[in-house]
Order: sequence, then C-alpha cells, then structure tokens
Amino acid sequence: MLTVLAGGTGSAKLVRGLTHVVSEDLTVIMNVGDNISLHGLYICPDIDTILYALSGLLDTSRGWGVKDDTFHFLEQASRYGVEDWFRLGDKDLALHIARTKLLKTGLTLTEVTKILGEKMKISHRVLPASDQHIETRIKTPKGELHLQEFWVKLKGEPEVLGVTYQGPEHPQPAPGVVEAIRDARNIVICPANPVTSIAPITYISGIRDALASVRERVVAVSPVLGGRPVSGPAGKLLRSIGVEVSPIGVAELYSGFIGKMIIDESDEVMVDGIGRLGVEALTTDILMEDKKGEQRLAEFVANV
Ligand code: FO1
Repeated sequence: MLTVLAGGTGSAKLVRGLTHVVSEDLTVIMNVGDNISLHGLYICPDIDTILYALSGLLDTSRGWGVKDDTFHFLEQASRYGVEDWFRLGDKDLALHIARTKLLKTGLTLTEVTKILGEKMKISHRVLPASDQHIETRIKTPKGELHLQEFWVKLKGEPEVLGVTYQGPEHPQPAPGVVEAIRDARNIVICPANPVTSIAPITYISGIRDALASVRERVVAVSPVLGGRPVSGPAGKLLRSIGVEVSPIGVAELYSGFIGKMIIDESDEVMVDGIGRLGVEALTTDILMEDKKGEQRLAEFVANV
C-alpha cells in the first residue's frame, strides 16, 4: 500500500498520476484545515478536489470545483444579499448538500467521505486527517481570518503575521490514519502548501509521531522550485513562520518526519544542504504541466 498526504490542487495532480502508474492500494490522507461552513453547508475543499480528481469530475483548468459547472444558484442568491465570494457551482453544491445531510445524521467525516467516495465510484481510500474540526487561521493586521477568507475573499493580499491551527487541545487522527502510515510500503507527502495543507495534518501529534516512527519510508515532493512555490501563497506563508522559501527551508521544516525529498533538477545545488539535515535529496523534473508530467513524476515518486 502507498499512503499519500495531500492538500488540494497540486496534490490532485500527483494523486491522479499515481492512480495511473501504481497497481497497489492507495490511501490518501486529506488536509481538513481549510474546511469551512458557508450557507449552512460543510465544505471540505481539499477532500472535494481529490474526490473530483479521482472520479474524473474535476475542473482541471481551475484546479477545483466540477468541470462544466454553472453558477446560477450563487448569482441568484447574491441578489438577495448572500455572500458570493466563495464560488460554489451548481453541480458542486450537490456534494456539499449531500455531505452536510449525512453529517447531520450523526456520521463522522470519515464515514461520510467513504460513502461519497463509493457513490463517485472511487476505488482508492480517501481519509480525512481528523474527524475533528481543526481550522487554519491566518493572523493579519486586519485580524484573524479563515484561510479561505485570506486566500479567496482577500486574494492572499493582507500581510501575514502568523498562522495558527484552531481546534481541540489534543486533536485526534481519524480512524485508520495512523495504521495507513504505519503499514504503508512508502508514504508520500504531496507538493502541497507546507503551512496550510501539510502542517494542519502533521500538527496532529498522533500523525506526526507515526510519520517520525517510519521516517525512512516517508518521501516529500518539494512544493518549492528555484526559490518560488510551484503555485499559491506558500512563499508568503513560509516567510511568516520564519522558514526560507527553498527546498532546504521545506526540508528543514519536515526533517523530523521525512527520510527523502524529491526536488527539481534545477535545484541540484541544494542536495548537499538537504543531506546535512539528515534527509536524502533526489532530483527530477517536478513540474506537472500536463497528464504526461503527472505520470512521469508519479512514476519517479512510486519507485524511490
Ligand atoms: N478557490 C478559489 O480560488 N476561488 C473560489 O471561489 C473557490 C471556491 C471553491 C469551492 C469549492 C471547493 O471545493 C474549492 C474552492 N476553491 C476556490 C478552492 C480552495 O479555496 C483552495 O484550492 C483550497 O482550499 C486550498 O487547498
């Protein structure tokens, strides 16, 4: 079994690539830190993105939401004063309504995600990192914001003063997560935002300890290439927590629980620096610009 720690868009590409190149079971452990309640619905953006990617429904040009979706509901609702900054498409809404209804019957997020995955005919296992609500909060001069408010509503523009993960004092991993790490042939950390996609997962001490205990089998794909994040606000967020925006910076952040890191071949000069952190650096082309690129990187990742 291969186990993958994943966030949203960038992760979806690698996960989709892996489904094409590996024949073994895949378990995807999902970030829940960007989950948000809006219009009475419980939305899990990263889980949604992976479910859509694995079922072939994903709008791959945007990297989120359903392909060929329309926004009639939101357009009409905004006429009544409903907030429309978070673009929920008409087809996408169906998933949030189904999830919220199932959660209201008392099922856990793990159970609900399993049901939705089955209905979407997904054969791989998608597990929320936790059944508890652990929310990534961004501290800005305008006050503390939900990640989606910072990134989508305010377009990532406010200065970032810090990042916190808000939830129970001792957040618990969801059932099956620790076992999926312990029993995996290898564990892959996707090239996702280290601060808002991976850290909310490893913030759960049971998960962090499980990864550390099998550290030599944990391989991360760098989300940074040539001093810049491959996509999204990772640079700003890494700087805000005092981490250098480079594969070395990310390797240092992850060094307690990874044994290997895949970096871009253009960053080869960093191999020794990463090695000094006790992490073996491997180089390849890490950009996934099309399906071929996804499968090429997935092949490399699956065979380290
Ligand atoms: N991202 C955006 O940039 N703008 C949106 O309006 C937006 C809506 C949205 C709706 C459902 C969903 O599952 C994801 C959505 N995303 C949107 C993506 C999401 O904000 C981020 O990609 C992740 O939270 C970061 O991992």
